[in-house]
Amino acid sequence: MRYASGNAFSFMDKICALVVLLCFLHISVVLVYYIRNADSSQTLKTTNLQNHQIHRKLTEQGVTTEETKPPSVSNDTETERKLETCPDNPPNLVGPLRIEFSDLVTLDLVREQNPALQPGGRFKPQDCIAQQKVAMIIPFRNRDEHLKFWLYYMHPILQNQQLDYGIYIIIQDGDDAFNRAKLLNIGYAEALKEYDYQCFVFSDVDLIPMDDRNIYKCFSQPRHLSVSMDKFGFRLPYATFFGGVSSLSKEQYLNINGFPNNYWGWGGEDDDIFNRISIKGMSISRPDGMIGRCRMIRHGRDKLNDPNPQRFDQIAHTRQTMGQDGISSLSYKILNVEKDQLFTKITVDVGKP
Ligand code: UDH
Ligand code: MN
Repeated sequence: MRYASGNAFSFMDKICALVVLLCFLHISVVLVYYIRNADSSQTLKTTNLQNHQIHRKLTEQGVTTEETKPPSVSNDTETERKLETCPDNPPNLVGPLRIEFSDLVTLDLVREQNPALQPGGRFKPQDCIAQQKVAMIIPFRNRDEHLKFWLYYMHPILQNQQLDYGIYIIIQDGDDAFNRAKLLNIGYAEALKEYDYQCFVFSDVDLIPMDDRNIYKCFSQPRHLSVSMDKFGFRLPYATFFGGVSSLSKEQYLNINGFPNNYWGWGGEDDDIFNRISIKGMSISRPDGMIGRCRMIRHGRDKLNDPNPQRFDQIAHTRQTMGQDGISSLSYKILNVEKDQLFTKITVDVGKP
């Protein structure tokens, strides 16, 4: 009897072991299949992504594949084809960009890489009508190394953003304290003499966006574009910060009487512009923190641009001063204009503090 039950147990043991083994086998097979599937769908995704990027490259170079060829219309030549307005989301945007300042960049290289530019750093898309005509205004003195990088990165980005744009470098002549906001006013006035711009982007020469979805155009409210700068740990340093890169439509700019002309030296002028905007009842529009990431080329403080000690007193009185001081009272002398494939450089005498 004991024997028999012992036998029965060992029989049951074997069955159990077999079942466990089968279960294990089943789980392994399922697992292997699962992993292989996940893997191949991943490969599929990457291949799609790569194809997409290559495809973008090809389209950029003017090569069209069957898939992207516009439907051919009979009796319709290339020149007769009616152009449509460019889309809200330009199709060639890449998203996050790698921005670094170690490569050697020369202006000749940038000229070579941007054959579609017209004198003055002018561009308009060929296959659609740009949504906006945008003047890019850069306040400048003695930052040639930074300007090379700015042009190197920005021209391809702005072209991918399908803007009708021109580049204006406004150079302060002489050795007086730097006056950023006045140079920006001069850029506005000079650009408008040349073309019917509706939108003005004001950019420091050392700031490059890290995502080309941060479109350098105007919005229904004045826009602050450089919202997460590496120099501030990719955060706004304070809620009302409006420095670095901003954009205002012609109407928005005129509504605030442009920018102040009497902030000499570093600081305060961006806060004054912020005050003007909020005094006029407008608000600030911003891209989201990821898309608005940007890099500033590291630099020390320039000679002749020490912090302006009067700035705190000045920004406390924007409401009283903005009516008289602005684009309505702007005066300056043009000393030189240089047209290049990559930019228009305008050297100006801005007067004295
Ligand atoms: N700018 C010039 N030349 C000058 C001064 C200013 O071109 O001599 C322009 C340029 O476009 C620059 C912008 O004005 O990007 C703003 O000036 P900035 O870059 O000096 O302003 P930022 O706030 O400077 O970056 C902070 C001082 C850095 C000190 C850091 C010490 N670690
Ligand atoms: Mn800077």
